[in-house]
Amino acid sequence: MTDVVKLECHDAIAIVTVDSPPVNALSAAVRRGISESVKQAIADPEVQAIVLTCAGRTFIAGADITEFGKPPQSPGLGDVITELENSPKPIVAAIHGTALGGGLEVALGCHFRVAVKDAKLGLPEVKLGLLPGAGGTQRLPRAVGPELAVKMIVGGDPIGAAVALEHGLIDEIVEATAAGGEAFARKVLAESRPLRKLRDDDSKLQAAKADRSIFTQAVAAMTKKARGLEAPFAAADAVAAAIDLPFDEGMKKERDGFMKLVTGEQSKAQRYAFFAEREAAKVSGVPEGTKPRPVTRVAIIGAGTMGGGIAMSFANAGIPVTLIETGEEQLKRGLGVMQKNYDSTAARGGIPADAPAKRMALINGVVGLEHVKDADLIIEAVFETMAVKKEVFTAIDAYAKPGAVLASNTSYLNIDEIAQVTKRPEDVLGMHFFSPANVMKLCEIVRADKTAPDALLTAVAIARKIAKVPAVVGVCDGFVGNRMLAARGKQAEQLLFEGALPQQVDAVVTKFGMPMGPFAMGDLAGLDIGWRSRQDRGIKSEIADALCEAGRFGQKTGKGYYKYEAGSRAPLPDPEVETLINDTLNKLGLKRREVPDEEILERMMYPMINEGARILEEKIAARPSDIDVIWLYGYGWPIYRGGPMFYADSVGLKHIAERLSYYAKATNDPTLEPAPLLARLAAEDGSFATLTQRAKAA
Ligand code: T1G
Repeated sequence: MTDVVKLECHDAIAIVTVDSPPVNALSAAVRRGISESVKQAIADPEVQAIVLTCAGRTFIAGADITEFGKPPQSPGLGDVITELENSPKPIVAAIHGTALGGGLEVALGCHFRVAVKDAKLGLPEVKLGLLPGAGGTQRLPRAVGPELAVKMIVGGDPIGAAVALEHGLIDEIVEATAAGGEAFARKVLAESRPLRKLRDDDSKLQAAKADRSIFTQAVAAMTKKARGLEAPFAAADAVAAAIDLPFDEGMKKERDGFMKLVTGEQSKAQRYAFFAEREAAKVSGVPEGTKPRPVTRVAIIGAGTMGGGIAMSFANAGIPVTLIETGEEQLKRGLGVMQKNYDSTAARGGIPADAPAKRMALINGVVGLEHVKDADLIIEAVFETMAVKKEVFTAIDAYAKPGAVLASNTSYLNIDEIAQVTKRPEDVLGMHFFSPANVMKLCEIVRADKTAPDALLTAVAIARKIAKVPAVVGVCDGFVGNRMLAARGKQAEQLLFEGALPQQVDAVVTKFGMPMGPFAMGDLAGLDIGWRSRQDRGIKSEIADALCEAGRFGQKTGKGYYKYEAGSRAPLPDPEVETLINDTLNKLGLKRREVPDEEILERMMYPMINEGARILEEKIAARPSDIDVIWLYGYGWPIYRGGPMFYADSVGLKHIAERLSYYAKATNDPTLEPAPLLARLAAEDGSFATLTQRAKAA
């Protein structure tokens, strides 16, 4: 036994309990403890059956991800699982919480599996850029059939206990794990059930051996959105090996696939992203012991696109929301849009058929700001001008109860200035959601000068509760994400004055892995917004201005940088735009040149990274990994590239600094000179990762 695995025997049943908080991950000590305890139970003549269960909040949630990339320690997980499977005495896995990855693979090595009704079982390795590396790709298809197995392994999402029972992944749903496991073990003994070793049971593979189309259709469906990723395809190949090859050969195929992925760049980035997301939720500069305020009632002001999306996020998490509008008409329209969204999601099977009604019932639409009075958290999502924000905050300051947190959804306005109109600046902060707010996971939590630590933790905690990914940022124009996006947008515009076309720039950015390029994004958001803002500030941008003067506002007018066919959002290159660009450059006496794709990529990415360095210098973000979390979850940065700061380290800061200096001179733009932090790290051959480590250690 070790201190993380306990063995107790009574009345002929051995109970092996893993107790290694927080999630019973399969560290070397846990693997050793399971192996030793099972060996001891097998050798004990008193023991007739064994139950493997876990203490704490969950069954084993996987291999210990922190061990990857380090020298392997014995016993290997595969060996431990083989010991379980070869046990001459029946072994029952008793599951609660989330049996994930290596945890489910351990359970698959047992002869029987029982679970409590709210347990979840899955193989999410693909989300870490891996595939199940301890027999999951070979045993799961034998347990549930290749079609469900490929959905679980390539999709990475868990299934519930009821579905698991229906498909034969578990044998019974029990009230409690240890007792339920023990009772099931006694049943196995009483009925003299044969030991069921999945490696010897090909019965559920026969249908796919006879007709491959079921499997190939499932693979096609699950890899449709896997553009640029390696793991989903490798995982599908490993599952195919379960159909085509004998077990041991299939295991070798799995092992080879796993080793290739675990040593590759993509998995390194995806494992980094996993921990970065969790690190971002740990707020630095908050006194030890600070607790979030309790939030049971939430009020949202504004039922427009953002307010409606935010309300849906709370309803999706089962939290009741008071949704406030200025008039019945606006309220009715907003509620109608949400109903339509839910109905269309349910129609395509994204949520259960009864979910729309249940979730809409949680959204109480009312008129009048006085309805904020019982709320613990108030989020305004009204028109994006400082005047309107100040008017709303003045009003809610009067109505809201003491201790309520007052949050603005503004995407760039100064929260300090908004807080000043209230008598409670310590309760004011920003919760910047990203459109569509019911889909995008990022929430930038804007910490204003006077925001109280417990108010800040309240926003972070509630963001996680509604399945958002929070990242704390400071007050500046655009906070973190939009500020870096603006740096990229400036270069994108500049490239058009030098000879590149919108479709060339966008193609480079989408080939890199972003979902959309800067010009297609502009057409989506509407070019008129920037145009009006420039006019207010007396700023010219001749090409963008010419487009707007020609009525080309983007998708909303059927043409912008691209043209759009009726009913389609697909951006089509438009020769008229090339003509407009040529005419504008001629007027300015500028000559176009061939701009290489490599230069475009550098000028899209490096200025953003430079802005990220400035953001760190100004302490607008606490860690480089927080900046990466913002881009991964707010802008669709490809997960297999880790985020802009992780990507910068992979390119090398020295190279980036040199290229920025070059472009600063080549385009006569001093803002492209490397930020002091970037220059310093480049000079000492350092990386942003070292900054994240230092922040963590501090
Ligand atoms: N290894 C190490 N640490 C882990 C971990 C893991 N597998 N899972 C979670 N943690 C840490 C996490 O960093 C955090 O630490 C704390 O536990 C609580 O996590 C061979 C190769 C289980 C659903 O991918 O999905 O098995 O911040 O904040 O929201 O084939 O954690 O407190 O210091 O996320 O309640 C496969 C990953 C691994 C599951 C719980 N398994 N974990 O969610 O808590 S690869 C996974 C999760 C593998 C085999 C392969 C979630 C959770 P800290 P949390 P949560």
